[in-house]
Amino acid sequence: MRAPLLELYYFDACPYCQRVINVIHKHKIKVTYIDIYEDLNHMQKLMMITGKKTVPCLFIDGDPMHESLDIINWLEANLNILAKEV
Ligand SMILES: N[C@@H](CCC(=O)N[C@@H](CS)C(=O)NCC(=O)O)C(=O)O
Repeated sequence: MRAPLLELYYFDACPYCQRVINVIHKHKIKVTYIDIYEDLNHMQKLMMITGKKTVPCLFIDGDPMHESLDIINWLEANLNILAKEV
């Protein structure tokens, strides 16, 4: 089975984002990080797709998931299918 493509919309000073990022690092999960303040197009895309600019937002094969605890629970429940950093 192909691992889902994961993209995390975040910004550095967001504690909820850091909570998710800690879990990603702990399990060495392969994720593309998208800083919403690095390029305002990123924030616009987040708002266009989800209707809000709240982060963290994890896109799983293009489908957005909000709420840090929901994201963490999903990651930890799906570790067996996720791509890992080498
Ligand atoms: N309950 C949410 C809280 C997320 C949250 O409040 N994120 C803040 C940044 S630390 C945010 O994006 N605020 C801007 C907004 O919601 O428009 C979670 O646990 O993910």
